[in-house]
Amino acid sequence: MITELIEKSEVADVYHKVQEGRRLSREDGMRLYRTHDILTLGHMANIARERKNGGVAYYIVNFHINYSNICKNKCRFCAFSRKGPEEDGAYEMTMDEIMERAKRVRTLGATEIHIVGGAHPSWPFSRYLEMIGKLHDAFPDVHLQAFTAVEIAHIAEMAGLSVTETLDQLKKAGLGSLPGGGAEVFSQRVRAEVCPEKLSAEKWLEVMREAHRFGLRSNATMLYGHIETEEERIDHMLRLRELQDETDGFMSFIPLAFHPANTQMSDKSPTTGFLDLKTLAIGRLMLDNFEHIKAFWIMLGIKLAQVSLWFGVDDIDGTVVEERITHAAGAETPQGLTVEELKRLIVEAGRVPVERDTLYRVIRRGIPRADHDV
Ligand code: V47
Ligand code: SF4
Repeated sequence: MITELIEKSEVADVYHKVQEGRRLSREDGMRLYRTHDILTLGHMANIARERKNGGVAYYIVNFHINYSNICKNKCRFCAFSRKGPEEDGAYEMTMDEIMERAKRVRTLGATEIHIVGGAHPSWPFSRYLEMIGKLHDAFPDVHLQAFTAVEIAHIAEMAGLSVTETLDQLKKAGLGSLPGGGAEVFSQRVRAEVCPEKLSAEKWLEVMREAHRFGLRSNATMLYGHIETEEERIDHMLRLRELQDETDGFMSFIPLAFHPANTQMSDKSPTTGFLDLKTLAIGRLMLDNFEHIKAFWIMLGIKLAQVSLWFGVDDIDGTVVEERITHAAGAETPQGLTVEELKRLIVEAGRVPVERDTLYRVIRRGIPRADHDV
């Protein structure tokens, strides 16, 4: 019965390609965006998802530290940033405040601290090194996923160092991996319009290439649902796929749904459930060399993140605890979820909840492992 319906679908030929494990083309991606047959699309994405990750859905016990919102860029889609310390709502955490927040490691049992801020116009390189070094010394077993490619390029520029040297020093201080932010949409047309001061697509990809070459793995994002076209979304995915063919350094792809409130683009409508599910599913299908597709529940909403577990997604991120970037732009999701809540969402969707660390190694709480107890 299902097969009959799929055979009648306008994307039946793409379905056959997916079944045969063949790589999808730009044109296939475009047709997937154009179809309204979201059930066939979801079914295809689910085939690809289960082939890679079976029935497992990953979550992580983590928390975010957004160390400062002062940023030299003024991306039109960003409600988080402030130009300077004098601007209303600007903040920058002292080292003591950062260390105080990091104590959550103990109460939560977190395995990851996710650290992101703006491109701060005056912080010296030593401040970032100190931040990573102190956190690593205090919590040596906790993975520090810190600084988007935008921050890395900016820190390098401030330090007068190459990206390679900057990454080298940060890695030696304890940096574990890079988050996937700052990619936005690679199209030059879109960047000129929404984030003209931000580093170019080429530079973002170059920082990631260097990080991967250096043994630092990373994620990759795409900010969608603003002024970009379907073609520009597919092009973004293809450029990520191309770099991944070269480095194999990306762990997950995370489509980020644009939140317009309090931004310079507040005239735009928030994304729809249809676009969100399509983008996750198409991401799963186009990025055949990415192991994981992540639904960041903070941006997607809890309910849709749960449903997305049947639309290509195998990871719903983590406990998070406190998030400022999306909440500044009107996100209505809570600041954090408990492990029990995350597990319930996954189990109710018929998936098997598995706690992972940042590098997707399985965490078994309370069960001694050969190397160490978690
Ligand atoms: O780079 C900014 C985006 C990113 C808005 O790697 C917005 O695991 C929506 O990258 N609406 C930062 N998005 C967050 C990020 C991230 C989040 C969770 C997990 C990971 C990971 C990475 O947030 C920015 C930008 O692309 N952003 N403003 C907004 N109004
Ligand atoms: Fe700055 Fe990042 Fe906001 Fe752009 S998205 S203004 S780089 S904090």
